Amino acid sequence: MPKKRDIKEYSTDPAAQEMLLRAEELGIGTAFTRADAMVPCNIGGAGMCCKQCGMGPCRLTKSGETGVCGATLDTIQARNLTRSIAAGAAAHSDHGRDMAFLLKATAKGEAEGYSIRDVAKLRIVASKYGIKIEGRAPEEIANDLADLYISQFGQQTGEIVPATRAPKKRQQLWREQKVWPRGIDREVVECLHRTHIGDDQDPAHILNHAIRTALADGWGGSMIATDISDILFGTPAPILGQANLGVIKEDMVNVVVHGHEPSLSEMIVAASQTPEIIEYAKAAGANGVNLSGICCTANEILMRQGIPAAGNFLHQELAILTGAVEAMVVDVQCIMQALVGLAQNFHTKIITTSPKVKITGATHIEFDEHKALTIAKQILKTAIDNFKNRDRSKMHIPQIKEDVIPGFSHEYINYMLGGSYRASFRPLNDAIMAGRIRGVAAIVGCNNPRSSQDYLHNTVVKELLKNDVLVVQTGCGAIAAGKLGLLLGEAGLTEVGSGLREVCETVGIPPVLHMGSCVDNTRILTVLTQMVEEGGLGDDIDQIPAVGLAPEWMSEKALAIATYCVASGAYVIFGGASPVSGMPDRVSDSDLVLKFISEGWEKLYGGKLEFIPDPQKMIEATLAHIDKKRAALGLPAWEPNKFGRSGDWRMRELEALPLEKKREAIYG
Ligand code: NFS
Repeated sequence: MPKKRDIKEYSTDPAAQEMLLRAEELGIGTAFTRADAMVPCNIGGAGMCCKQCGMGPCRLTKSGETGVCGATLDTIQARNLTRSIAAGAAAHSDHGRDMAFLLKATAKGEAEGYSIRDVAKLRIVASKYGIKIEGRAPEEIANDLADLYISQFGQQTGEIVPATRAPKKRQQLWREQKVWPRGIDREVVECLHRTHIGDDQDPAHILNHAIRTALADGWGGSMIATDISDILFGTPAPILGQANLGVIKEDMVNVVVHGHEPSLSEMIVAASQTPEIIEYAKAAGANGVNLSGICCTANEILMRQGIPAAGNFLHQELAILTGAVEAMVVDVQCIMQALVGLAQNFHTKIITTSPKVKITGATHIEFDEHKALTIAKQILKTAIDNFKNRDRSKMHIPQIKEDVIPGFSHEYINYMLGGSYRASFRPLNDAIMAGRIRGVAAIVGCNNPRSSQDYLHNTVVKELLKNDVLVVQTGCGAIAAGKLGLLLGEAGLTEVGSGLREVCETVGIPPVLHMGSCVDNTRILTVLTQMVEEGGLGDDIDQIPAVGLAPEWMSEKALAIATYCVASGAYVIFGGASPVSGMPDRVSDSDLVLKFISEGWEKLYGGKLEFIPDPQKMIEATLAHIDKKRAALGLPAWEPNKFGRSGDWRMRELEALPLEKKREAIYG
C-alpha cells in the first residue's frame, strides 16, 4: 500500500505547504499526492527493462539473464541512459534552433517586435567565429551569425564551432577521443540508431556516443540558445525581482508564463506594458496585468526584466490552486499534463503556444515569430477577458515571497570582479588560490516530488556556503534558493564561511549567484573556461576545485547537462535515484554502467557522474573533491576561519575596543 506523506514532507517551502493544505481541503490531487499513489517501477527505474523492440519488453532481474536477443543488462542500461541523454540534448538544442531562426528573422526585419538589444555581445560572439564585424550594421552581422548557427544543427561532417570556445587542452582531448560533435542533429540521430535493436552492443562504446551527443548540447545547442537570448533580449546583469506564490496579485489579471523559451515570454512582457493592454485590463475592472513565471521561463524574464518568479517546477499546479490565475501560458518542456484537469476546478485557461506542444483540453494560440507582438496581445486579451470569471470565494494566495537579485551572467561576473577597465577573473582565481574561497559548486536542476521540494537543494547550498564554497545556480535550483532568501545582496551572509563572506562583502555580491535558466548552464562552462585561461588553477576544467550538483533531478535534460559537464571535466553529483543503479539484491552483475560513468569517464575525461541520494554524503563528496583538486594544484589546504577579519569586519572589531586597546591593536 503506498504511503501518503505529511504535507511538511512534501515541501520545505511554506507557501507550497499552505497551498497543499488548500488542495487537500478542496480534494484536488497534485504531483505530490500522485507521487505517493504511484509506486515507481524498480525494474524500469534502474534501467533494467528493455522495450526497444517487439520481442519484449524484457525485464532483466536475475544475475546473468539476457533479453530475447541476448542483450545483457549492461548493454540495456547503457542504451536506456543514452536515449535519455539524447532526448535531453534534443530538447535543449531544439530550443537553440528556434532561437537561431528567430535571430535570422530579426536580422531580416521579419520578426515583429524583436530587435538586437545587445549589439556588444553580438559583435563579441560573431568575432569568435571570424565573422567580419567592422563597418557592418548589427543586422548584417546577426544575419551571418544566424546562418552559421543554423548550419550547426544539420552539419554532417567536421566540428561544431561553439566548442572551439573550450580550453585548448580540452579541445585536444575531444579530438583524441573522437567525441567532438560533427552536427547537433547528427549526434542525436546516431544515438537513436545505435540504440535500436541489434546495433551498438558494447556499453562503453554506446556511452562514448552519449558523451558526443551531450557535448552537442552543452557546447552546441544550449550555448547557441544562451548567446542568442542575450543578443536579442540583453545579457543579464543584477536586477531586483521577487520569488514565490505571493507575487500573484488579487486585484490584477494574473498571467503565469511557464516553460522555457524566452521568445514568446519576452514579447508578452512587452505587450503587457503597452497602453492598449493596460487600458483593456482596466476596462475589465482589473488594476492591470500582473505577469509571473514558472520554471526556466521564469528565470529568463526574471533575470532580464525583473518579472517575478511564481515558483519552480513543483509550483506550477500550486499557482493555479490560488484561484487567481486568469491564464497559464506554456511553450515547451516541464509542463505537466495535469494542469488542464486542475484548471477545470477554477476559471484558469491553459494556453499552449508552441507548434510542438498541444495538450488535450487546452486553448491553443500558436506562436509565430513573424507576428509575435500581435499574438502576445491576443493571449493577454484572452486572459483579461477571463478576469470576470474569477470566483473570489475560491481565491487563496499565500502571502509569501522573497526579494531576489538574479542576473549574474559570466560577462557580469567578469565585470564585477574587475571593474569596467580591467574586467577579470583574477580576483576569483586569487581568492580560490589563497583559500578564502575553498572552491565553487554549481547547484542546478529540477524539483522532484519523490523528495521534499527544495529540501535537498537548500540543505546542500547552506552547508557548502558555511564551508566557504561559492555557489552558482541555474534552473529550478536557483528559484529554490531565491524563495529561501539566499539570492539577496548580503542577506544570509552571517551563515556563510568567513573567507567567502569577506569576498562577497568586498565585491558586493550575494554568496549564491543566479546564473540563469538550464540552457544557461553553458554560462558555467564559460566561467570555468575563463578561470582556466586566467591562470593559476591548472590548464583544463578538470583541475579546478569545482563540483556540479543536481540534488533533485528528474528530467532527461538534467542527464544531458550532467554528461556534457563530465565530458568538460567536472565531477557531477546527482541526488535521488540513479537510472542505472541496478538492483543489487536481485542481480550481481549490475554495476558496470554505474562504474563506467564514474570511474570510466573519469579516466577518459577527468570528470565523473555519481548518484548520491543522502545530502550529507553529497556534501562530503563535494568537499572531498574540492580539497583533492586543491591539493593536486599545490594550493594551501583550506582552513576554516583563516580569513574574514579584514575590511569592514576588522573596523567593527576595532571600534568596539576602548581607546587604549584600539591604539595597541592598530600600532602594536
Ligand atoms: Ni531544467 Fe528548466 Fe526545472 Fe528541471 Fe525543468 S524547468 S530546463 S528541467 S524542472 S530545472
